[in-house]
Amino acid sequence: MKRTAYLGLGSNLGNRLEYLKLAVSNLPDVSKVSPVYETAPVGGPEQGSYLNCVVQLKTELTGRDLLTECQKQEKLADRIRTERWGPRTLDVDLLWIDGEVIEEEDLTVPHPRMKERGFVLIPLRDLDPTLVDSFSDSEEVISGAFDSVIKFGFLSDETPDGE
Ligand code: GSY
Repeated sequence: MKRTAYLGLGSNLGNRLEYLKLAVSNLPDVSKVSPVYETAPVGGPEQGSYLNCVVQLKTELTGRDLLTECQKQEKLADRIRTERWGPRTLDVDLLWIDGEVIEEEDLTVPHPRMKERGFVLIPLRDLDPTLVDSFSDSEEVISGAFDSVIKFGFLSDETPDGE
């Protein structure tokens, strides 16, 4: 059975928009893509701003399969793991799978920090406002996050209805 899953994508090195575009075009079962936001870096050393977006998948893949897909896209973007929280060509995080909780050493779903991050919540809310509204503490984060999360544009030339 197909379930809805959300992935968060971020890039702050090299041609950031191209890295996001490449990943979205290579990911399986993509059903919707949020607008792209330019966001201030959260955590880590001093580094450049990120471009972030969220994609929705309608998929039969398991959480483990999805983690493998995320890591595959990071490798394709020549990501080299240097310092933790440091700048990167591409980060792809598995955020959410409808009805699923996973707590394993290398995989936690829902993503443990997604509800605190404006750069996740704001694009996720574009795709699924009901989901974000269900996170009880998200409103405070969202209202404080707009300063550092600015709409940048869209990955494709087509814009969603009403934009
Ligand atoms: O966790 C994703 C990588 N990352 C980001 C990011 O994607 N966007 C922003 N704004 N800050 C971040 N810090 C880290 S680590």
